[in-house]
Amino acid sequence: MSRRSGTPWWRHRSILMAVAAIAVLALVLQACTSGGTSDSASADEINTRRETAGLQPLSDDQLLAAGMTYLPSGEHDPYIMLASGGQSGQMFVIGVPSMRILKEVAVFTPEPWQGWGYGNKSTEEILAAGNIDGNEVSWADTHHPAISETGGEYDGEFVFINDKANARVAVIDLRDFEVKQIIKNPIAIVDHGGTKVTPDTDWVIQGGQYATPHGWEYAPIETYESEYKGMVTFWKFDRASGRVLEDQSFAMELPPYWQDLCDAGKLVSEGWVFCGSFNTELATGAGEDGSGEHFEAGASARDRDYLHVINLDKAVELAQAGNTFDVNGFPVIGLQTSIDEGLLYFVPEPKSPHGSDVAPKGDYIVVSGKLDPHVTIYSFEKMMEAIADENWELDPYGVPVLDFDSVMEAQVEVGLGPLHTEFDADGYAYTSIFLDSTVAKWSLGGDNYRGDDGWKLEGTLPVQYNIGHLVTAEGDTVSPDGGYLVALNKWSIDRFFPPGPLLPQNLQLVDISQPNDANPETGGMQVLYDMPLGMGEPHYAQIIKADKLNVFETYPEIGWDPGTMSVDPNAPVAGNERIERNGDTVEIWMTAVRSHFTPDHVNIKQGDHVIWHITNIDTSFDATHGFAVPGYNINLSLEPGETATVEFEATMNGTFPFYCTEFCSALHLEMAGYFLIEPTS
Ligand code: RUQ
Ligand code: CUA
Repeated sequence: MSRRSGTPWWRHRSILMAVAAIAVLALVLQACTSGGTSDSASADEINTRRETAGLQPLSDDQLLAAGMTYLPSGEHDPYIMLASGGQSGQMFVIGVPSMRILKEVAVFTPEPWQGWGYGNKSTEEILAAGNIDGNEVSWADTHHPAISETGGEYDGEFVFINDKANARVAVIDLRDFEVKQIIKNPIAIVDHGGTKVTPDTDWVIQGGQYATPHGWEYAPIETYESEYKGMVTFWKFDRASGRVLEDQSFAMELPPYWQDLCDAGKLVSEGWVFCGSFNTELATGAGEDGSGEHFEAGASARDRDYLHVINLDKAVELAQAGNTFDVNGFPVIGLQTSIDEGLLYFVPEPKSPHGSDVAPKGDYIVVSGKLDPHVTIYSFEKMMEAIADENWELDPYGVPVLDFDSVMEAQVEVGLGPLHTEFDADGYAYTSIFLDSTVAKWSLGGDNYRGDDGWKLEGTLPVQYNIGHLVTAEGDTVSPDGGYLVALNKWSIDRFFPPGPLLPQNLQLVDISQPNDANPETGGMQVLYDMPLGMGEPHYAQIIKADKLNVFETYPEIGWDPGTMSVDPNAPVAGNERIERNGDTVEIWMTAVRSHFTPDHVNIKQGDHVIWHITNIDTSFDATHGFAVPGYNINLSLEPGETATVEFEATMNGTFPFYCTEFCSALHLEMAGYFLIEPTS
């Protein structure tokens, strides 16, 4: 496949950019060559060497792009992107602008390198909390990571992520990037519109998607209108314990429209939540006999669906007052209560809406209709006026539908298939355009942004291809950074070597630091880097300043249990290693240090119940030890200071060499021992 050079925007670059390119290139080359003190290299020299290596020559713009993303060994990225791992059930940690993958954090899916779900009792308990009616579900479809916020700014303490496939939410502590909690939504079996957090992370929002009866009880599809329900769930988060408090959380019953992405209000709109929806047609799909229409047509028949405008503060009051009913022991505010108490309003939103994004000052809500070429911007103030004036009609379920014209602030034509919007520091917004495969840059109007200069398209940038979400640096906070944007493209088609017919997604890093006139066509945007990702389909991502993250280099004390984020008083420490038998139970206290386990042998009898504690007593940065027991599906990853417990029945007899699975020292291969299980008969 040939490299596509000479795409239109490159032809319009100014001489200034070329000069800048050479300057950057000089830096690149300096960093590349050992010693690195020679005179700057020219573009010609680089291109000569590329030719020798069988690579295409680079244009000045491409050289500039290379210089903007290359990080010499040891230089850290200023931004960290946390991206959903889609069907992998995990979360990716990616450096920006280098686009280097730093880790795939194990979330809902067992992962052996991190020892996630391979014998480590605490990880298995966290995973088991996501079981559904006792069924193990060992994968997830992670969609939307939400970094915890303080005052509407990312604070870098936690990140939440939802599993669309099974309506679960995970809580990840960003001190060690490990999952601490998985919660199964008790009333819904699938979700989508989450997670998002309120500006101080008091609430984690989990919005619904495909309606079912609450508790996903059986009900014939013919009873859709009366028996199927929509929902949004609000999980109470307790920062001190780092856990969602399930007994202080609640849900709201909604009509069986397919609720979609939600966003939390901020600043002026703090205390409110905005969720899109589709299938307000109440389509139920084509029948087995061929009657009726597919959802594709039935659920997109109307020109308008409903943005759900929810008064969260008031909902919390009602839930706390017990004005709820129970589904599977979980409190749910009934739809009629929401209507009577003024918790829920609808705003018509254009055709098959998807994104729902609150502007940085909380004053506008931006919505895209997948089948409408505009973004539609609503004014929160106007919504409040319409509510006060009761300027509404009722939908078939009795929910007030605010008058579209009186709450709409502006519409900007951006292209075919607009989806999601994020923001920068200069009053610009960026919307992903799925069908056109572009990013549209447009300006927000109003006093808080670009005033009379706003509400217009500033340029569009082609991306490769079919962009879903996009993310800008800190782009959904009260003070977006701008600078970088990442386009999370669904299709990569011809961009990379095809490793079979299942192709990677293409994450494209885009420079949004330049003024519009740097390139009038794209509004100054330039693609810097293409990053294939072949480990599941990332949906949404968030980008946080790296220096906001306070990550443990090693666990703070020896014997640290990451499950509780505290020292386990029962953890083995140097000097108290031992094996104790109590009836058929054998308990082992073992330590690991470069390059041995203590003790080296463990002798038990077949049928014994084994409780095996291990602490990594190494205290140096990066001195991780693994612990594998062949045949028993056990592998731990013990970071410096960490303790873990494995508990199992010794059903097989035999001679099992256990060993360390991390190449931790020159004598790593010697870091092994024997687990001897004597036959009983
Ligand atoms: S959405 S399909 Cu975030 Cu655009 Cu899940
Ligand atoms: Cu410890 Cu290898």
